[in-house]
Amino acid sequence: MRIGILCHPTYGGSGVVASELALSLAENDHRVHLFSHDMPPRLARAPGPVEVHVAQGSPYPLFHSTPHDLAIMSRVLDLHRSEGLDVLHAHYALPHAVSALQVRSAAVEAGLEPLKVVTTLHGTDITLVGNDPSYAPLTRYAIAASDAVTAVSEDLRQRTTDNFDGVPPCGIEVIPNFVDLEEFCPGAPRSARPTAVHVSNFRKVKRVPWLVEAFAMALEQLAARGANADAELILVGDGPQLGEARRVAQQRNLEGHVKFLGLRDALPDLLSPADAFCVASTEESFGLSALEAMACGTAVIGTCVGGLPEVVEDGVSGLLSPVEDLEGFAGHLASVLEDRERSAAMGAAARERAMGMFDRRRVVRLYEQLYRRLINGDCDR
Ligand code: GMT
Repeated sequence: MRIGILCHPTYGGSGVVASELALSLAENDHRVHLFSHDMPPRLARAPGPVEVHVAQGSPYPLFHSTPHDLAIMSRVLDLHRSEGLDVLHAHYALPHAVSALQVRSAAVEAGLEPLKVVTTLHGTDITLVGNDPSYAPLTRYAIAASDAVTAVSEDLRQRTTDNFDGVPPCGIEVIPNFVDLEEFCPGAPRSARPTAVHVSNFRKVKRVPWLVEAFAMALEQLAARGANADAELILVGDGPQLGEARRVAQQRNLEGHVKFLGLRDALPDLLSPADAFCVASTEESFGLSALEAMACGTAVIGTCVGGLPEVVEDGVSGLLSPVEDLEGFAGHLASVLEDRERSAAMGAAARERAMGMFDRRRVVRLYEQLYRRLINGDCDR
């Protein structure tokens, strides 16, 4: 098949899913083009064979911001005219689904081959951005007009149908995120000190300062019961709440206990020695970074939000607590930092879970089947 993929060039989340999907499809002998306004980091370090198109708009005094999306649409249309595409797969509703639909219409008007539009919803494109009154009508259109829509969890599918009427002809299919089990695997021995790790873009929704506070409380609980409180929290990533997280670490005298690493590429090497991976988010449609940690054999300490319980089985591959329960979260963290045998057993269960449900090859096949159904006209309006 000839497949075009549109995505945000993000360090995590949808940018990673789109990049890994592009690589896997190319490995399965499809012709794959990926379009973005910058180089997605996961693709930058991959050797061929995906053709990456970085399309950036040119500044012009009438534009209040540079319209990269128009440049991406132009590039896709041009490629469709010269080489042809069967499927255009947009990751994140805005703006990519709208851009893909625009290209589909332009292709019809120009008498080019028809192409099918698949939109994958990732989370905040529905829960935060898409629900914002300034974008909701366009999000509704993007969902209803796509040839097929997928959501990364059942929770997200449900929220989408609750909030937006108008369903595409193929319905909304849940196709979960996936992980490369060979790249993300247990390897390194456990750290000498009990260790928790967190990876994110440090946006407000991730609550990293809250997590640092929970870690401080966990250390207090460990000290109070005479357990080893010489534990470490490793924070990977960068974003708006980095400064606030540092402030909490300083106020709680966590020097020597909290390490800020900034952006890092070698994630399996950081994830597999840890006793726990922490997710303190208020919203999480799936939790890809938690899945990557699980594949590395690391248990998850998280909040019971969105699609996270579909990924982490509470009490088996990790421990989940209600979103406002700071003490409960700290208690879970303290328990796995104290009982490293228990955390290792949960880590082993986490790896099993990743292998069963979220294996890259299994999930990529689901996308291929969906593309085929569309091309065969099974979902025609
Ligand atoms: O909202 C974000 O954090 C960005 C978004 C993305 O585009 O990276 O993340 C969402 O998509 C990921 C990939 O499907 C999911 O693993 C995340 O859970 C989801 N984030 C939220 O729902 C907050």
